[in-house]
Amino acid sequence: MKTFYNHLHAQHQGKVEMFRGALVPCFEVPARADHVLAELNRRKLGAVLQPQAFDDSAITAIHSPRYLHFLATAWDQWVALDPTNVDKDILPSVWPTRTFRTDIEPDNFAAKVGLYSYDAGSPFTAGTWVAARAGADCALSAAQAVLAGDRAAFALSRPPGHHAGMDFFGGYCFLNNAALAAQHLRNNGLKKVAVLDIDYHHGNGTQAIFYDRPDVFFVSIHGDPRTEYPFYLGHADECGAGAGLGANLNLPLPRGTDFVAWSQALETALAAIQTFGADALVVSLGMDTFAGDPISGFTLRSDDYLRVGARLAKLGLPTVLVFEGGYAVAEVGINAVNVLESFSGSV
Ligand code: Q9C
Ligand code: ZN
Repeated sequence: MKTFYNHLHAQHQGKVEMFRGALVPCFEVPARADHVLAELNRRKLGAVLQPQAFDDSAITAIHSPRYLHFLATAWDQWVALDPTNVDKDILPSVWPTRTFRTDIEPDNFAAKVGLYSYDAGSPFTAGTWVAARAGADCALSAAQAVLAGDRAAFALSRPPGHHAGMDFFGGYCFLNNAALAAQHLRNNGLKKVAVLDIDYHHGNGTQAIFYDRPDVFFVSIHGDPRTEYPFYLGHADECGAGAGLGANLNLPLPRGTDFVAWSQALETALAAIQTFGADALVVSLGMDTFAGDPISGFTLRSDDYLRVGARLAKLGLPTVLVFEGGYAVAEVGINAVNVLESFSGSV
């Protein structure tokens, strides 16, 4: 399996995120991707390639022009406010909640940051746009490899993507890599695409992007949003809307869920993807279901990921795997490559 590696990922390196009233060191660190790359190389799992450069039309298919303009100019706006801002990350402090208007982009920079975000845990840094944009190229390149006939391809990038919506960032995510890959498959002849999100956290951004569409089926297995981030989306009764009714499936599980129960949800998810009749699969591959994850609550072990990869391969679909979360840094490489190696060994 080819890997499209974001060689610019470390340009996104947040310092701190808001947690329980304090600014704490970021969980989403460059070492995460470094460990996955090292393990891929150690096991010689196929070529590690630089992505192709895709033009902005592939991005505007998913994200709004004003949001993309904000992302591309945010750092310069921030430094223009005060030259000493170069030493600080951008974090939002004000948001338009219910009853506020979101159709008018404010001139005030802090107000803009709040308009385009939904948490105070996703710092925007000097290199965030460059890293996220190169990450989008990785996801699109992986989709392109599958279109060209590869059975599967892996996009190894950070920042992750599945919490990013059409016009907002949050949950460490800025551009929705999985959505970009799915749309690229749709734009190039595949009629029906399934996105299977197995990150611990519900992929609220991906769900929202495709919620009213019948051509992209979003299925997610995640911590119950009543107790787990992102809290305000991911319940079992969210089934899609309008023409997309029936093309969204959420399988929330309680904190503490083990591999036995998680695997049963995976069987439900895969059966639904088969019933949908997908022509291709995009996997939001979060590794934060691992027992040792510092911010998550499932109890999967490293060996379990060998079963996950083999089971995904058995579905028999052209598959784009996109790296998402996973914060047990020392183990994230072993766990991710366990999925990829067992997938490759099973096709
Ligand atoms: N102090 C992904 O896995 N904050 N995003 C949790 C921890 C948000 C996770 C609180 C977690 C977002 C891609
Ligand atoms: Zn996650």
